[in-house]
Amino acid sequence: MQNSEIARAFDDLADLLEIDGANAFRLRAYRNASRMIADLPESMTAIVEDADRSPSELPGIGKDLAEKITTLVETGTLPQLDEMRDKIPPGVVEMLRLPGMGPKKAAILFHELSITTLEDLKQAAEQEQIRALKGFGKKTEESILEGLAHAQQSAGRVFLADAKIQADAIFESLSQLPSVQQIAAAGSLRRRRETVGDLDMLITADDSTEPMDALADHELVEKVLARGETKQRVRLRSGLEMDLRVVPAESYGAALQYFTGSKAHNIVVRRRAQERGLKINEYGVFRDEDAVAGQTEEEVYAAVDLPWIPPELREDRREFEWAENNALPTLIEIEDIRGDLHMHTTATDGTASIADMAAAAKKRKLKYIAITDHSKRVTMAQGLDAKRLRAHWKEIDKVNAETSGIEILKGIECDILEDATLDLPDDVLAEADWVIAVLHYGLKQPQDQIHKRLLTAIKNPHVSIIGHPTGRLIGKRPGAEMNMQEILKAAADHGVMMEINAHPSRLDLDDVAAAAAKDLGIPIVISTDAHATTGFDVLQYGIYQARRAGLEKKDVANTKTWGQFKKLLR
Ligand code: DGT
Ligand code: CA
Ligand code: CA
Repeated sequence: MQNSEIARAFDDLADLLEIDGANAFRLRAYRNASRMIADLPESMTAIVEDADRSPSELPGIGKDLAEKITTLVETGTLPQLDEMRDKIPPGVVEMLRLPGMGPKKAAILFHELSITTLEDLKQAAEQEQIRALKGFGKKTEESILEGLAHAQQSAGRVFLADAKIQADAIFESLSQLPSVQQIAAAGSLRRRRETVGDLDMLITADDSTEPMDALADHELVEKVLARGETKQRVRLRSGLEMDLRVVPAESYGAALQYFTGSKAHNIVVRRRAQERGLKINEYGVFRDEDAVAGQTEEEVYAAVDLPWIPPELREDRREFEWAENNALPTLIEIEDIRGDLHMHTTATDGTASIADMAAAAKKRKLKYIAITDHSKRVTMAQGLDAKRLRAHWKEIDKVNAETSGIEILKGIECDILEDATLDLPDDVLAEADWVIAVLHYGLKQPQDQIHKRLLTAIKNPHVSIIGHPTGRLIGKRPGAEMNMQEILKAAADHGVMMEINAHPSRLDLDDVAAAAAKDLGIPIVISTDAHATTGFDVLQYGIYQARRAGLEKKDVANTKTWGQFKKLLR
C-alpha cells in the first residue's frame, strides 16, 4: 500500500467521523497523521513489514494510530472506516469537495433534508430548500450551485501528480517483465496536462498475455473492465482507469504518437499524411499497403515533413507553425532551476525552520531561496504583522550569515486585501529582498475590483512578483475573474514578474497564460510554495506546466545564477 493511500484512508476517516459528530481532538490526530504519512519520504508499508520497526517510531504516531496503520497495510482497509462508510453515503462525503462546505454543513444536509447525492443537493438548492436551514442562507445556496457546476466540469479528472505516482508504480513493475520490450506512458499523462482523465500505457511485446496478466494482478489494480488481444482496460483502487495497449515493436513509434494525442494534434498529423498520399494509424504510416514508417516517433513525424515534437506541445496550438519553421523551443528542464523563491517556515504555516529549509534546498543543489511566509491577513496561518516580520527577517539574516553555499533572501507573501490595499505598509515592504503579492481572499469579487487589486500590487515599486495569479484550485474553485492579457501587459510595463506556482492543485499561471507572459517578455519564476522540506518535490509539476507553455531556460528567471538573478531584484 502506498503512503498516499494510507494518508487518504485517514483523511476519509476524519471526514466521515466529523460528519458523524466525533470530537475535534481525534479528527486532528487523524488529519495530522495523514499529512505526516503523505510527506514521509520512506514507505510506510516497508516500516510495517520490517520486524525491527514500527510506525510508532514516527512523530505523532501513538499506539492507536500505529495499530490502525498496521491493519491498513495488512488488510487493505480499516474496520472502523468500513463501518463509517456504511453509515454515511459516499455522496455526503463528496459534498465536502464543494467550496465552503464543511462536515458540519454536510451533516445538516444529510440529517435534515436526507440529501445523499450531489444530484439531491442540486435539486434541493434549485428548489430553494437549503436557504431555510439554520446556518445556511441564500448566499450559501447560490455558492453550492456554483460549486456543483464547477465540480461537474472537472468530474472524474485527477491531478497530474496523483495520476503520475500511480502510473510510475505500474510502469516500474511492468517494465521488469521478460516479455516487455518497450514501455511508455501515453495520453494526457505524457503530455503533462494538469489533470488526467485516464491513464494510457503502451507496451511492445510479441505476446500480450504476460503484461496483461501482470497488470490484472498489480496491487494498485482493483478490477479488469475489459480485455482483448491488444487492449486491456482496468480500474485502479483509486478509481482512476487505465488503458493498456500491446503492439508489435515495428509499430511502437506510430502507436506512441497516436495514443499520446492530443486528438486535435493528431487530426493535423493525419491531414498532413493524407496531403502526402499517406495513411497513418496506430500501426504505422503506409503508402498503399507498404509501411513507410512506424518504429519511432521521429520516423512518423519525418514522414509528414516535421521534426519530432515534444509531447507537452501536442495540443494543436502553435507547435506545427514552430515545427514548420524549425523554431520549436528548447524546453526548460528541471536541472535548469537554480533558485526557489516561494516557501514557508514555522514562522507561519510551514513545518520546518529557516535553517532546515535552507539545508533541504542546498541538498537539491539550489543556490538561492527566498523565505516568504504569510502576511497578517492570513490569520489561519498566523500571518506576520510588521513587528513579527522584522524579527523573522533578522533571523533570516542571521541564518544566511551562518550558512554557506546558498543565499537566503528575506521575502514575504503579502496579501492584496479586498479593498485593493496591501497587507503591509510600504516602509516594511521596502526592507524586503523579495515581495510576492497574492490574492487569497475575495476571489469572487467582480472583475473591476480584482483588476484594481492586482494593479495596486503591480504598480507598487516594492512588489517583485505576483504569486499564483488567479488563485484557482484545480477542480475545486475557479480563479478570480480577470482579463489576463491586460494584467500581463501591466506587469510587463512595471517590471513585475509572474509566478508559475508548482503545487499540483494550483499550477497557476496555467500553460496558456504562461505562454502569453513569455510573449510579453515577462520573466517567469517557477516556485514550489514548499511548506515542508519535502515540499520541494512538486517542482517537476511546475516545470511540466512551463514546458506546456513552450518556455525555455531563458524565459525563467530562477534558472539564472545568483550573480545574474541578484541584478533583477528591485
Ligand atoms: P484524458 O484521458 O481525458 O486526460 O486525455 P487523453 O488525451 O489521454 O485522451 P484519451 O485517454 O481518450 O486517449 C488517449 C489518446 O489516444 C488521445 O490523446 C489520442 C488518442 N485517441 C483516442 N481516441 C481517439 C480517436 O477517436 N481519434 C484519434 N485520432 N485519436 C484518439
Ligand atoms: Ca488518457
Ligand atoms: Ca484512454
